[in-house]
Amino acid sequence: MTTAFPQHFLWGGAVAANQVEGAWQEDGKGVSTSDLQPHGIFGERVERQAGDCGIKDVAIDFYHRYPEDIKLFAEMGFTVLRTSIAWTRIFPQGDETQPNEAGLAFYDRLFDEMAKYNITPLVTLSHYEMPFGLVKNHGGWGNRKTIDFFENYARTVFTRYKDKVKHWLTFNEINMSLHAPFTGVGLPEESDKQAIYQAIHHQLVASARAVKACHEIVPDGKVGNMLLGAMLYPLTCRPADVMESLQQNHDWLFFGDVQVRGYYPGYMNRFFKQHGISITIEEQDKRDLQHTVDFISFSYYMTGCVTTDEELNQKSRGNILDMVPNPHLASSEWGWQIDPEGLRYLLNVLWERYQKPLFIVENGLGARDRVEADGSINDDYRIAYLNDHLVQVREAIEDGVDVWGYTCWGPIDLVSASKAEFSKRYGFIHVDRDDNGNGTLVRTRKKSFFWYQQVISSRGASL
Ligand code: BGP
Repeated sequence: MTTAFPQHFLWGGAVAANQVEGAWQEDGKGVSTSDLQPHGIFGERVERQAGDCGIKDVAIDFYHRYPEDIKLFAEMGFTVLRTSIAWTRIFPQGDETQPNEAGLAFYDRLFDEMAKYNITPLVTLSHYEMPFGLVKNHGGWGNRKTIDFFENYARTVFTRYKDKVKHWLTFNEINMSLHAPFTGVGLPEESDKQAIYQAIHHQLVASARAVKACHEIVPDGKVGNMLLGAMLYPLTCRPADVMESLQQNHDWLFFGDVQVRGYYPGYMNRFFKQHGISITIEEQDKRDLQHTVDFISFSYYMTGCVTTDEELNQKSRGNILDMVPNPHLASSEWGWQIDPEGLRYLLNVLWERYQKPLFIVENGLGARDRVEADGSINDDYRIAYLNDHLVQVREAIEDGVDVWGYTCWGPIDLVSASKAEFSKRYGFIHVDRDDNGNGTLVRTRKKSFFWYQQVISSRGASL
């Protein structure tokens, strides 16, 4: 099939503040939870001292080099760039009443730079980080007061950037709060389900309050949620496995159900009862939750399987979830199973479930790249992965699914979230930096750079 993507389809890439910016203590920035996890979102938490050299302290130095990087994105033809605001640049401790002007000014410069090239910003309010001050002094999302602090932050940035940013996301991969509690909700990793679901409830209310604030402050703005979209297939066609996959998919669809429909789905009552969980939901919370998102965004890297058969139930750690490997799929070097058709399937499932526009805001292949003697990087494996996935996006559009756009993950090499290393690369643009923090930080175009440039200029006809 050679049909092009729709004219209005947005093409680009996605990064996150803590994985690219560096400058972790510059211009008044406070310490974020991410700064305390130099070994990634599953890694141990450490106390940081000024002058420590964790890999994210400099990252790819986007804080200072963003003009060069945005120019390269523009050269590829990006019409959208997803990034996040580091909450700690705006409210260093999280509970201040007045924002940090130097932090606000940085994102003004960044959005102005994008505007020069007509690149639409898609901005995440919280991408795997929150001010550590809120954790230390208030108990993170375990405390309902954090909802107010977050709302104040959201209102501050909506007001400041309302003429520059029209597309917003609340929490990155909000369903990750279940699997990495410190990263997601600022709770100790060993917290029990009761504490985690109460904190998640606060986060869901905060997300809804941000939606309400965005609609008030940016009347022509759109605000979406962001899910880690990893479908779980039944490993066998035994009815028990089919039912198991329905129930385990509820673990993550629950977040979307609340954010899109505005209330807790019935299956959660049963789940809470079964696990002895009783969460406090105030009457005002129920009203707040009714402020539902305008669109749904998600990341897509893999699918997995589930089964109730104990012998077959040999799980291995995927992106974040423990999944039974699918015998019909190959895996990346990090064990993430590659399933382009699964993306078409997921797009159809979400469209049928919600009937709201969808935005694929992360997708990509983490791989080790080899720099040839002449400096070139021939990343045909990355091209193949992205090509196969985009073909399936086009299929889904043909199926009638409303897809707004596609921002592949890490268009420029960046620090991995799960491993906090550099050798797992996603970029079209290579950055000279290694796992020990050595390297010139010089940017180089990979083979995939020119491939993506052609995909965008042909609106997908070259796939
Ligand atoms: C998603 C996160 C991103 C990103 C990506 C790739 O879960 O939202 O922040 O890092 O996964 O993961 P990794 O960096 O671990 O390869």
